[in-house]
Amino acid sequence: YVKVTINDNEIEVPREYTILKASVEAGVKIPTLCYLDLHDLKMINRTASCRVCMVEVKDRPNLAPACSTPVNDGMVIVTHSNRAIKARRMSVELLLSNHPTDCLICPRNLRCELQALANELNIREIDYSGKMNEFHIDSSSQALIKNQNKCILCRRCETACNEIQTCGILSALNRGFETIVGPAFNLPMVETSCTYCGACVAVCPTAALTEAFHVPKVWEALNDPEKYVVVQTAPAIRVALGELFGMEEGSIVTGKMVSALRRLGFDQVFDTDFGADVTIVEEAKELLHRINDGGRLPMLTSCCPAWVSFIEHQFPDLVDIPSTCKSPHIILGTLIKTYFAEKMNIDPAKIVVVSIMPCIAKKAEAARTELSIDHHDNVDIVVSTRELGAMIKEAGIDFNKLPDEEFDHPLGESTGASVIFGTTGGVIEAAVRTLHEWMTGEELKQVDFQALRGIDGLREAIISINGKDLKIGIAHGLGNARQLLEDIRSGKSNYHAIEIMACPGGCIGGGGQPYHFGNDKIVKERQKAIYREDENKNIRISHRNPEVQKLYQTYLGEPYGEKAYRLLHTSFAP
Ligand code: HC0
Ligand code: SF4
Repeated sequence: YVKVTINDNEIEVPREYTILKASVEAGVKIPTLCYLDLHDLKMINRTASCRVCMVEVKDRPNLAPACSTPVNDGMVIVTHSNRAIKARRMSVELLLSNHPTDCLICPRNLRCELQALANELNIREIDYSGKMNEFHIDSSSQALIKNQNKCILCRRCETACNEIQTCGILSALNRGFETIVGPAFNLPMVETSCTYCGACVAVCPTAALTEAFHVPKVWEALNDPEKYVVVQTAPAIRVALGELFGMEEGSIVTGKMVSALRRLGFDQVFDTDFGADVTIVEEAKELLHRINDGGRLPMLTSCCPAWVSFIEHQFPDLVDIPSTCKSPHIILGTLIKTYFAEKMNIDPAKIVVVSIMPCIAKKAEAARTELSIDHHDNVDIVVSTRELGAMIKEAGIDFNKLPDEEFDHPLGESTGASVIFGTTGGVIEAAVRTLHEWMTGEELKQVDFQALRGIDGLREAIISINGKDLKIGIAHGLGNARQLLEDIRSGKSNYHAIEIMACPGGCIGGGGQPYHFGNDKIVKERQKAIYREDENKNIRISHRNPEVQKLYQTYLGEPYGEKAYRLLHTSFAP
């Protein structure tokens, strides 16, 4: 420990602290902009590039950036001297002098960290008249928009992409006034190996990186009398959507979400969780086949599209190891346009399937042509949790006052196993629940597999079923996934199955969720809520879902059989 004095207040803090951390302890708020502490991910963006956190340190001629300056014993710090405040304001004014002022129509209006800071510092005039950059806006991908004009060079995206996700897409290019952050040769994003994981979008403080905004397409479909519009919601939405309406983190809003969707005018409100239950039936069968028939092991889960894109780009020699199952929302989209359309006698060409996803990569996944069946896209439009929140507000719906309503039948029926898909460890736990019953032929009494739960980026567990040890690996965050893949490549891996999710925390931590990156507490509250929702379900094992059983009996035939394979499986290409 060392003693430091912050604004006349002496405190003791650990030796390795920075001035910024010490000031938090002293109850003093130093404004920051580029700084981002992702504690649980062991990542700190501390480029000290924005110069907003400048403070005075006694006996030092120059101001010091609080985020990157370590404390030492006897240090005397003044955080809000006239000189520090002036320097801080000047840094922000310089940023603003080269920043578009179209806040009113900006995607981050009222949710922009630069805007909030300008307000906090009471900036009412900009003393510097800067030249404005006019960079081309990159909307080449289905998933994200890159508007370099709004970039403040904080480099958070670079850190997230390179250090957490190890994708290496974004880095600083050019020099001086021409500096930008982008892919090598400033290629359009669609021509890069970007996985669309959205980690960069999640950490961007401004609108330099945002999701592609597809709300207008949904309104258009809803207002077209010729269209039959079906919506489905991912497991992770129900534990995060409430945050956009001022509710506490970890609030479960399943019933209100369903009400809101009905009021928005969707013809059917279905649950991606039904698709997840079907995924488990298929994936668990596939794993049993691989184990019993000497197939390729480990089997990797394949429901996370950013992860699938990562393996295709970065480990093309390993594309035969993921399960061939399509992801739950694509499976549900397929079933809506085949099984449900036939049942209801609706022309699938008239059906529009909208997926509400916590994820940006799902937008690009839905556009993959190899997933279509009989020339129909399975999913037509994907909007994020944030976009759904925007629609509810635009429609004037008072979310907090909505009654709780139930999903529609039959594709709204789901089990607790499918709810936990939304958190890291959940997909594999759901698979283990089903495998356990299949391998023992007995009812599973204890459905909670605590050994598979947690928030550490890399985990493993051995689950014994009928005397057979199943060795399971779990990774979330693509950097962690890379480690497991390198072990597989070098023959060091001895797992039977591995679950991988691209986003830290799993889908609850997705790039399309209410902004949360850098706040581990929020992801943990959402995770607790997911497990609570699972406990609240009457049926908690996927193959016990009665509507899933009916689907196989009346339509698909055998799980992992010919028809199921044709409709519900795909292949991956380098
Ligand atoms: Fe997920 Fe999914 S669980 S990827 O994390 O598998 O996005 O929530 O919808 O499809 O079910 C996301 C979340 C899903 C899918 C499901 C899977
Ligand atoms: Fe990197 Fe993911 Fe952003 Fe693509 S979406 S640039 S892979 S962080």
